[in-house]
Amino acid sequence: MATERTFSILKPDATKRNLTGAVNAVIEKAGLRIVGQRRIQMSQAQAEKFYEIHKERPFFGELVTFMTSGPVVVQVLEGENAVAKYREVMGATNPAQAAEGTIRKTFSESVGENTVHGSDSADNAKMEIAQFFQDSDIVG
Ligand code: YYY
Ligand code: MG
Repeated sequence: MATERTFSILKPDATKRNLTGAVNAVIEKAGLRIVGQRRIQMSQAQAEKFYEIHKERPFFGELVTFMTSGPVVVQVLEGENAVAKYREVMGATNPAQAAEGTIRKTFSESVGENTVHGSDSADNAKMEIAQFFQDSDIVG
């Protein structure tokens, strides 16, 4: 498996609780390199576009409200098998079902406020990275 990139967001519950460094430590310990990183305030339009695939779901409104409720840290992570590896490090969407040692098991308080986003496929990773990063802001 060649080196691959995935897209990550440290969500507002992470920045609010000052957990940026703690979550990044888990990411780096897993062997993923943070090759792009920026702290931003997501606009409503950005959040709606990013989560467009979920727009018919009952939680869509709350999700957009949450993702725009405070700063987020958008990241590009690089490593062997990065997409699948980061999903594993994140843990299940619902922290109550997440495995021990995962980011969501360790830090998340609810399914709605589950600390991190990670791309679910290499194709989506490419699209998500392009939504938030210019090539020149990623240094591998
Ligand atoms: O990829 P992942 O973040 O693990 O889950 P998704 O099924 O893509 O859902 C995106 C996002 O939506 C999830 O991280 C929290 C929120 N959400 C929710 O609030 N309630 C649900 N029942 C499912 C998802
Ligand atoms: Mg998802």
